[in-house]
Amino acid sequence: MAYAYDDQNIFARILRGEIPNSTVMETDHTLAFNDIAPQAPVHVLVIPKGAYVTLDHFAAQASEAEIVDFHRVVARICADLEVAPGMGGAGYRVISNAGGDGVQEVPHYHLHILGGRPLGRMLA
Ligand code: IU
Repeated sequence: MAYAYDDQNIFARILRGEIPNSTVMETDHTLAFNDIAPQAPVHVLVIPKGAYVTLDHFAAQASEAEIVDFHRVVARICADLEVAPGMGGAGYRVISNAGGDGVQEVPHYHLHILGGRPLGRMLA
C-alpha cells in the first residue's frame, strides 16, 4: 500500500499561502505555527513542507536533510519558548496523532508541542 496524500488538506493550504497562520518558525523544509485551538500556553504545530501524511510516512520517505531540519526546529522552539528542561524550562510533551485510531484530524504530518503548564500523566 502507498501513502495517499490529500493536497487539499488544511495544512497543505497553509503551506501554499492560501490560509494565514501564526508562524513561530520557518526554514527551507519546515514550518511551525501556533495551534488555532491551543490546549496549553505553548501549543505549537511543527510540519514538514513536504507531502507526508504521518510520522511513519515522513520517517520512511523524507530525506535526511528534511528529517534533521524538522527536529532541529522542534529543539529551537522548545528552547526559544523556554520549555526545554535542558535549557532551564519546566518541560513539554510532543504528540503526533496518526490515522483513525490515532484520531488524526489533519492528514499532513505534524507534531504538537505542548507546554507551559503541568500536563498530567497521559499515554492514551
Ligand atoms: P490532529 O488531531 O493531530 O490532526 O490535530 C490537528 C490540530 O490542528 C488541532 O489541534 C487543531 O486545533 C489544529 N488546527 C489548526 O491549528 N488550524 C486549523 O486551521 C485547523 C486545525 I482545521
